[in-house]
Amino acid sequence: MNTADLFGNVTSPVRWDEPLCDGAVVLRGFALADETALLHALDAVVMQTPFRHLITPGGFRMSVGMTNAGSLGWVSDRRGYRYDPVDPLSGKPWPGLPEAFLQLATAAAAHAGFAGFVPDACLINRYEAGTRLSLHQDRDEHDLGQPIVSVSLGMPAVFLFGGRLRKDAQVRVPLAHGDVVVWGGPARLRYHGVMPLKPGYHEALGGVRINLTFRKAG
Ligand code: MD3
Ligand code: FE
Repeated sequence: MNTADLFGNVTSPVRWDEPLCDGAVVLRGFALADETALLHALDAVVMQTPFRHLITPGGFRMSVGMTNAGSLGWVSDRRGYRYDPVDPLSGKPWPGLPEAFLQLATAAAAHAGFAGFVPDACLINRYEAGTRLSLHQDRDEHDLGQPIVSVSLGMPAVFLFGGRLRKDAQVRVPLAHGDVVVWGGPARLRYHGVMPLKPGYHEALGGVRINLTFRKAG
């Protein structure tokens, strides 16, 4: 969405690119132009498939609330982690990928050099004060040549970006409302996580951070 400045000039939100490493780039503010459409689409998805706390195969309740849109969704239970076409809460397919989600993910991937990215899964993570995501790799997608696009909305968070091995040192990357990150190529299998969310308030979503991760899972 465009805004008018003090003098009535119409301006676009500020955007810039911040390369993180080979294969990963932070597109600062890339989602701000579509903020309203994204938040409405998010509401529509969550009405059909509410956030829930997955139980890890080890029996622990995750502090992140999760749901999905697209033809495949990320689920976990005592049987393990997997992509599944059916929402276990409703017994029905996940809601389709909203047009605004799809357009943003495709545009961000193309901007980062991954033309033709067509995600079939959008994992939606919800963080509240104290919520964290421990260090992990994303390696359950069929074609690891496809990137992952992540969109941060609401409260800022500190993202931990490690290396190919769990023991490798991590860099801290602050991610704010409207930032989009594209992770592909040599960055695709790097360990990563999210530090516990600090309490606070953001005008878009209150005390909550939402992260959308777009994947070609199948
Ligand atoms: C780096 N989500 O859902 S997005 C996840 O903020 C996940 O909710 C975090 O990690 C979040 O799996 C981080 C950034 C992200 C996603 C996938 C990656 C970074 C990645 C895959 C490879 C390397
Ligand atoms: Fe991840």
